[in-house]
Amino acid sequence: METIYTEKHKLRDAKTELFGGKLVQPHERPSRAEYVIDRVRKVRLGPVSDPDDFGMDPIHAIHEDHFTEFLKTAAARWKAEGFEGEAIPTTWVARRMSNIRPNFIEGQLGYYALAGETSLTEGTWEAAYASAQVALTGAERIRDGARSVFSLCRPPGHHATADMYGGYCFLNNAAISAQHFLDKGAGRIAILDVDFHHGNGTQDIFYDRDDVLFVSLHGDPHETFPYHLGHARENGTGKGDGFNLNFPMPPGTPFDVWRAAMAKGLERIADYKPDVLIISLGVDTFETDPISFFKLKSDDFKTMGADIAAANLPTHFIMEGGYDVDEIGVNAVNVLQGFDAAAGA
Ligand code: SP5
Ligand code: ZN
Repeated sequence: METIYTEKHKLRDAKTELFGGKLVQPHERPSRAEYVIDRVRKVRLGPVSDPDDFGMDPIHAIHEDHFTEFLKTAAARWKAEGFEGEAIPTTWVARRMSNIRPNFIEGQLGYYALAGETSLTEGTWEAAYASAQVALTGAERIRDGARSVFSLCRPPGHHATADMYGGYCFLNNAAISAQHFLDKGAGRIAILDVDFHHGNGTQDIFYDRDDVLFVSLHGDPHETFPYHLGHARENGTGKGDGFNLNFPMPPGTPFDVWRAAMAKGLERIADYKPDVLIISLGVDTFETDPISFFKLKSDDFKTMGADIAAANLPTHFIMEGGYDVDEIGVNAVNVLQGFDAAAGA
């Protein structure tokens, strides 16, 4: 399987994450992608290619102009005000408050952030832009006929909505890829999100649409991030009714339970008959992940890949989360090797 990768991800290098009431070293850090690309090379998964540049149009097919403008300029604007730490919100558009966008940078952070852990820094925009271009390049490989491709995106994307960032995400790479396929003539796209966290951004973007089926397996939002979306009853709205499927699972969930949920999700995907299957590939389901509570073991990721291959669809893997940095390379690449072995590649 080919991997799309660029070192530009290193430009996203925040020094702080708000975690447990303290500013700590971010869990989402450059070494994550290094572990993955090192493993890709070590096992000779396949060629590693640089992304092409598709410009802003496919990004704006998903994200609001005023939002991308904010992401581009927020860190510099924050610094210009003389604030010494990294840019994080202190207020939100909470229940019954006004949705009018404030002018001052501090207020705008609260307007555009969906969570407070993720700081905005110089370099974040450039890295997020490059990450989206990695996903678009992967999409083009599938359009050119590849059975599968791995877009080693960093920063991740699945928490980002059309106009909100957070959960370590700025641009929704999976959504941008899905829309790109549709805009180039595909009729239906399925997104299977196996990251430990609910893909609230992807769900929100496609919630009222029937041309993208979204299926997510994740920690029950009663117990974990993103807390305020991802419940089983969220099935889509309007034309999108029936095209959103959530499988929230409790703390301690082992692979056999998780795998049975994925089988149900894959059944729905098979009924849908998509042109392409996008996998939001987070490996923070791993048993020792520092911020998660599922119990998957390294070998389980191979089985996961084989099960995904059995769907027999053109498959675009897009990297999302996974924070046990020593193991993230092995686990992510196990999914891809499991896929390749089962697909006969
Ligand atoms: C892409 C992705 O995986 N984003 C995850 C964002 C999670 N951010 C909030 C982390 C809060 C962790 N609380 C951990 C409690 C650990 N026992
Ligand atoms: Zn995650």
